[in-house]
Amino acid sequence: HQLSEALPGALRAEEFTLAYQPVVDLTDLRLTGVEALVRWRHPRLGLLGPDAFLGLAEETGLVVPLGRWVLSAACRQARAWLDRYGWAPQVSVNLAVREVCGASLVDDVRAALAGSGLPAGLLQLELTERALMGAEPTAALRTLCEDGVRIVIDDFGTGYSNLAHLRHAPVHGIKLARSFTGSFDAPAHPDRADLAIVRALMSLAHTLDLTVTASGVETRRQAHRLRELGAEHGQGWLYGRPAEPAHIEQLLAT
Ligand code: G
Ligand code: G
Ligand code: MN
Ligand code: NA
Repeated sequence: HQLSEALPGALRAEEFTLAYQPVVDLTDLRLTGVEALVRWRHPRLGLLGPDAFLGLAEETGLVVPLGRWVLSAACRQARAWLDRYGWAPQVSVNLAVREVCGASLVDDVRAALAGSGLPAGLLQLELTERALMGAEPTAALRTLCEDGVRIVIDDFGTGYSNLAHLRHAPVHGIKLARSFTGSFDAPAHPDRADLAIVRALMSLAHTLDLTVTASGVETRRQAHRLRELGAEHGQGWLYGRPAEPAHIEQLLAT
């Protein structure tokens, strides 16, 4: 596959870039975080989203060095914001299963923090339920957790949810998958099944002292209902699409 052959060169040529999507506190709409989302500035094909190349990067193993670049670029960006504005939102980085289960996770995260000078508490790692399944990732995650890094489960409820893992995993929060929150925009009431699932997940999360971020929030009706049900944070087009750092800087300056 041509794209997959071009990946290593693209990494060397620094053709990857990060977009940042705002995460807000649902009670006062304050910016509390940004999620870093990787893009590839392909010289011929233009700007490619993760769907176009992350699968290939996983298959070829390139996702590990790519992830290392994402971690360090996101930490450097957050550190630059901290220096320039006196504060910075927490920066979230998505980890592929291969990164979470790889032997270099702790070293890679520590190198990104040390290289940028970003306080560990300003970095959040997003991983999927699938990545939590093995025993070794839990040990690495525990170490990072002790370093002060925050860890959340992305797209919660859509994977092979092994709820027993939540008891022991070093996890601070969950992100509710967009697939559950879509029908929360319906004028009359949300889909009964979606509502039941979201209620159950919120109740589970809060009983275990996990914070809940609702993703895919596109309208105020959705935001209102999700906040009423107990979501602390929101992310979605209502608050901003993934955007260039300059766009986030407008929010930081105010
Ligand atoms: O917003 P966007 O279309 O870019 O994101 C699509 C998917 O790609 C999301 O599910 C997100 O978790 C994933 N993703 C985005 N950036 C990264 C990254 O740097 N590393 C990994 N592993 N996944 C990412
Ligand atoms: O799985 P993860 O949450 O990391 O995925 C991010 C993906 O969701 C990206 O493709 C991003 O562009 C998309 N996204 C972010 N906010 C919204 C939203 O409010 N609505 C929709 N439909 N997609 C969104
Ligand atoms: Mn994510
Ligand atoms: Na998201």
